[in-house]
Order: sequence, then C-alpha cells, then structure tokens
Amino acid sequence: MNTPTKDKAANHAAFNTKVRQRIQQTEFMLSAPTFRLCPPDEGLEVAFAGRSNAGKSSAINALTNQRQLARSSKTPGRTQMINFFSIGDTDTRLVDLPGYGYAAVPLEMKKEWQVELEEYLVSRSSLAGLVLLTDIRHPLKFFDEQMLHWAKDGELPVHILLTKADKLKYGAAKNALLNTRQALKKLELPCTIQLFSALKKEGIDELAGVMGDWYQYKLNGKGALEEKAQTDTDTDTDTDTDTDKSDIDI
Ligand SMILES: Nc1nc2c(ncn2[C@@H]2O[C@H](COP(=O)(O)OP(=O)(O)OP(=O)(O)O)[C@@H](O)[C@H]2O)c(=O)[nH]1
Ligand SMILES: [Mg+2]
Repeated sequence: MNTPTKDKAANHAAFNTKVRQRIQQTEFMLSAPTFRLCPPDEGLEVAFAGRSNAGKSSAINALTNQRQLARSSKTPGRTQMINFFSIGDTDTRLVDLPGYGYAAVPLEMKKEWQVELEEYLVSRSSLAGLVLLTDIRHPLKFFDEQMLHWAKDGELPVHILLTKADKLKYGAAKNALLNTRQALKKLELPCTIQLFSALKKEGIDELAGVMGDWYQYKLNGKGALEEKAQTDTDTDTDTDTDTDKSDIDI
C-alpha cells in the first residue's frame, strides 16, 4: 500500500510530467521593443534574463524541446527585443529578455534599458518568477547581482541557472554550484540555483519543476498549468501532437 508521502511524491512527479508536456506546447507570441508595448499585465509569466550570450535563447529552446523557438546566436546581443511566448494560452507566458552587458550597445541605451528592466521586475504583477542565467565559467557579474537586488525588492522568486555546465568537468561544475550558492548566501540574496546545459539537455526537469511551482504558487495553490494538466488528463487522445514534438532532437 502506498504511504501518503509516496502518494505525494507520485502526484508531484505526475504534475511535473504534465508541466513538461505543457511547456513543449510553447508558441511565439510577439516581440516588443519596449515594455510599454508588451501584452497586458494579466495572467502569469516567467522571465528569462542574463548577460548577453549567457544562453537564454538556447535554454528556452531546450526547455520547450523546440529547435528554433527562441533564436540563439554566436553573436552577442542577438536578442534585442523582449520576446513573449505563450504556454498553452496567452495568459501563461514565458519572456526572453534582451541580454545585458553587451559592450557594443551605446551607454544611453543601456541606461534606458536598465530603468525599464527594474520597473518591469518590481512592478509587473503577472510576473511569477525570474530565471537568471549566468555562465558557469564566470557567474554572478555585477549586473547579475543588480538584477537579484531588484528581484529581492520586488519580492520576486529567482531561480539561477549556471549555464553551459558541459564546459566544465562534473567535479568542477559541482564546485562552481557550491561556491555560487555560498556567495549568494553571503550577499543575502534568496534564490534557488542549479546546473544547466542546453547542449546536453541537462537540468531541464528541475527547471520545469521550479516553473510549475511558481505558476502554482502565484495562483494560490490553483496553478494554471496544473488546471490545464487536469483538463488534459480528461481529454488526452492518441492524436495529441505533443508526441510528435517530443521526438524532435534539439
Ligand atoms: N557549450 C554550450 N554552449 C551553449 C549552451 N547554451 C548556449 N550555448 C552557446 O552560447 C552562445 C549564446 O547562446 P544564446 O542562447 O544565443 O545566448 P543568449 O543569452 O540568448 O544571447 P543574447 O540573445 O545575445 O542575449 C551560442 O553560441 C550557443 O550555442 C550550452 O549549454 N553549452
Ligand atoms: Mg537570445
């Protein structure tokens, strides 16, 4: 007979699987040059932020199991627009924010963008959480810390991805994880953190789990994704196109 703890773990695992399936249905919604032109502040969204070239677009593609959903590039500063994606419907969104720290961007533009970014992090009501991506080989640069302070001011949950973990050997990657966690504790910046590799597709379940928890928490225990997952359980058929998507090799 299953114990309550086992049931809870099984339910959580089933929920996470549903969240993964939902996230794979992510579709491009719109690109906005400024936050003034972004979708109405309704529903829920999770934003992906980080220095230019940290691997935001690659992480979104790996997470959603789609090759070209968010465009990734060897040229830093590729994503200059704020890109919105819908997860199932336009009330559940994922946001790819323009990378910061790109030297070629004029100072004036950088300053304007920083003001907007702070405003967005602190006052966007639909924002359920921030995924902050930082390259495992040089984590937590100045502006990353700045972002963490703004998120703390806005009481916004943050989950850090140490990206390109495949660039380090396993032991070195684990050390980087421990050291960064310690540094965050010292700075009194509350957040969770994990290793991530878009290339090796490592860390995707953990990330999807965190996002599922955020969406759920934000809706006070009645998560949008969970509700959709429940509807799916009732209506799933063999013709679900998800199965096709999950075969795509990215
Ligand atoms: N080895 C390795 N390379 C990666 C990984 N993720 C991203 N890259 C590479 O890093 C570069 C930048 O990736 P992007 O996903 O475009 O980074 P971004 O943060 O979206 O960059 P901007 O849009 O310029 O802000 C590309 O050359 C990717 O192929 C990873 O997990 N491992
Ligand atoms: Mg990008």
